Amino acid sequence: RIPFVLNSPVNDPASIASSIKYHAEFTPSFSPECFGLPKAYVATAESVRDALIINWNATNDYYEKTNVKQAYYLSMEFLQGRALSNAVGNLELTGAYAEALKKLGHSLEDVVKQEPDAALGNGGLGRLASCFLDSLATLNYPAWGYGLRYKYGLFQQHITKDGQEEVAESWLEMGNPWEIVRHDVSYPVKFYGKVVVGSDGAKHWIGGENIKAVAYDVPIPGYKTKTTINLRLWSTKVSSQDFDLQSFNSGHHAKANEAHANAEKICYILYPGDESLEGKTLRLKQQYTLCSASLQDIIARFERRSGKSLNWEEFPKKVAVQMNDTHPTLCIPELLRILMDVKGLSWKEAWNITKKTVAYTNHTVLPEALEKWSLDLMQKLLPRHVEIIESIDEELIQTIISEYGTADLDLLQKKLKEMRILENLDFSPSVAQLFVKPKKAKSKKKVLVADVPKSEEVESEDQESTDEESTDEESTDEESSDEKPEKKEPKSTLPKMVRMANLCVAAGHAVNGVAAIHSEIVKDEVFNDFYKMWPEKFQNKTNGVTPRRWLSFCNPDLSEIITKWLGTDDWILDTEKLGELRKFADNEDLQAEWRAAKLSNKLKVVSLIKERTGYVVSPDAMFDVQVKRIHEYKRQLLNILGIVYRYKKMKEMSAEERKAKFVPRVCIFGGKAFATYVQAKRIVKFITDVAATVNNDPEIGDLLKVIFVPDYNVSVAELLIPASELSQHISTAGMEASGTSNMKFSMNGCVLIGTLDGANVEIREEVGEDNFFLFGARAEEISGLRKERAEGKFVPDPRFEEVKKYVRSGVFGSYNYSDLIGSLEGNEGFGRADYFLVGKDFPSYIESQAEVDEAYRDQKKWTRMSILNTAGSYKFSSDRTIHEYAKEIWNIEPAPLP
Ligand code: DL6
Repeated sequence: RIPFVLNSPVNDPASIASSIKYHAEFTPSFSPECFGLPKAYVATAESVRDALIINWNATNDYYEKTNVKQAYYLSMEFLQGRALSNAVGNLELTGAYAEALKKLGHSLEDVVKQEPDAALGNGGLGRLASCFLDSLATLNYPAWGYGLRYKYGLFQQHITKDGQEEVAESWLEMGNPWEIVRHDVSYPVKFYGKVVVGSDGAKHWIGGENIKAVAYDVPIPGYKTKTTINLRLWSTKVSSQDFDLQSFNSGHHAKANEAHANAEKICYILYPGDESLEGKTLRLKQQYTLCSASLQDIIARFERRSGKSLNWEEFPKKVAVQMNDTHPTLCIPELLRILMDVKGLSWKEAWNITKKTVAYTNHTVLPEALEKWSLDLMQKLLPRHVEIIESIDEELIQTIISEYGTADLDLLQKKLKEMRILENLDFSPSVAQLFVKPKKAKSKKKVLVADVPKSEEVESEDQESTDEESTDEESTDEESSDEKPEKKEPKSTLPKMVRMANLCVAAGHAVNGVAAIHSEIVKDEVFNDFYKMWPEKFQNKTNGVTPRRWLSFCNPDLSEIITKWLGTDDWILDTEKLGELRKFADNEDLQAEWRAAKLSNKLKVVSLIKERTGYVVSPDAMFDVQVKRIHEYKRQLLNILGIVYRYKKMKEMSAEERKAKFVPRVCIFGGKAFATYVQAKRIVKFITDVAATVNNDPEIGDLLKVIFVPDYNVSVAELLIPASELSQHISTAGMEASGTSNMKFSMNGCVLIGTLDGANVEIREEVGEDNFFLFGARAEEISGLRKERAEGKFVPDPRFEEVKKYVRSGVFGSYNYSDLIGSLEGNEGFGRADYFLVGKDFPSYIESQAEVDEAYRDQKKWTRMSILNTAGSYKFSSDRTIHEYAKEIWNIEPAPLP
């Protein structure tokens, strides 16, 4: 490299203004006539990017030179949000940039708002990945993120009279000053084709469809450090030669572009609909592209840095790969494939290296979210990987056999059936052999075949002696008397699937959950069999959020107060210091300042609500917020039914009674429903219908307002969270892996109402029981309650019956919501009767909400609770989480630039 040395640093307002002017002049994306806000944003971003590139290069040079061990975080999602305010904040240049822009006729605040959110994520999983990048850079850990550069992100949410409508997100339309395309960093990615054995005996995957993954680098600056790490996003294309000129010239224009279109669509959107085969294929292509390009890149770097002393055994000493949930699972067979087929290692060598390199984080206990892929589809798309997965499955089978032994064949068969990577597949002959009964005179042998449905299972050994009836599958005495497996095995008719989570657990050297309670569920339920076999693999890593973006930058008023009272801003790097706020929790001066900061944040949200929904809300009302993906288990339905109940009670009272009983509230919702998740979309529609009725009811006025903020994203969260006073984390206990917005709210002095679920449990421990509104059934009660429900033993509370009847009466429009309310009752056709136990928790929820009203009336008490939430949030910094991953999973050390 030819290093560039900057003559003088650009860090004072005058030199910053000159750098912005330079970029405004030479930025080709805008016409020269005026220096409007869009152009000011791009020029400012490019000026900041210069600083980032200098630090990025220095960081990378240092890692090249020292050849440190690096961690790689592979994730289908990175929910980055806006970069400008974060970058100037981390570089400690916010003031200088504000002043420079003022000189040029703009405010930094207005310029920042020009930036569209980089919304390459769906929810908590993606935002966690972005928080981790911030902490990694801040703590000087050598690490990179790898993801995909989706042209249209997830989607933009519009709210219409019919509920949610999805529109393509056009975040790249005006260009993206934060990315640097690396035309020289691209890798071939193959799909389909076939596997052949070469003359050397090596496997070769040939033919098929070939595309190119091109690297786009996004520099990630740390706070108060020069370390600037990389988020490498892949974009897909084919080379120009693949444009079919003949077809084009003969008028078949679409055909001419087919190869291009096929390649490009891989990176169009995050989570394309996967109901159709085309949709499934596209998703699998996305996952493989991420894994293949990233692994090729990681391996190339390892080889380059190793130079002449290349030794593949060193690979796990230089590389740690973290799979963010199961989406990047294919990096396991891909690493094996490259090591064996390209680098010539043996299976044993490659398998040992892979096991020491990869680790897996589980983010969900929902069985429907544990990914499985059709073996057929995978076989077509990735034939070599299926062979490799079969070998890993065989390794796993052998481990299970040695763990359980062959004394109890029923037990062994059950375990194999549950734990195998390949679901509904017959055993290889050598394993099937195990289940062949020794030949006994006049007895009938049965072959036990794993993964056949119960009704098809053949009898176990202890039933054998009593069974005299012959079936097609059974052997007869006339057949050979040796102990070979039967010829006529019953074949499973169930679809053959690849269980990605089982593959991750089998190959990963570490498996972690994301909150203490979740990690226990992972060990005791989700992967209990694996836990018993490999207890040493299982860990907990409670999530965290970056206190830079989620307190210091998004809530400058409160941050200033914290810094003033603590006498230092060290808390931004060391959140433990926030604990010292406890001693001032009752101080009236601090309380007054604390409330003033909250009010100023609420005023910003009043404007946001007016701008986005047209509704006018009072800043004096309590801001009660539930923002997260819309999902039945997160129970937005419980919240809105609570609001409906409150509204009904208000309507039954006189104006005076209402005022005496209820604290004025603005109930704010936000979040996207997955495009094909019908029930979640009904919930959105229901909330907006309730809002339309309540908000236009003159009798109610400011006593109750219901708001659905459309297109909830990181930037909206940065406004809402600092303004919130109560926030709702009310999932059915045991179903929310962790939650991370609960941490952000608590950090910003918002009091939580919630169940004992996910990280709520730890938050409540840290902030104190008195500063958390707890309600609802506990995780260990849930299965019993569901059973009770299924047996028709559940007796609903009359208040729950009352609220459902009220909804059905048509107060919120002519539509009676039978599909929503019905799901809470287990009517015919609605499947699982109130699976998420809304009815069960409803009474304790509304009672807890009444306690909230009472507590809020006493503003001194409430402010104390608020301060104690911030004070108790030290544990929930992602810096703490990242230190734990670095030490206990990745085995990497900080490498600050000298
Ligand atoms: O760990 C990050 C985040 C948790 O905080 C949420 O509780 C959990 O729901 C979310 N999980 C997913 C699962 N996606 N998949 N697969 O988004 O992870």
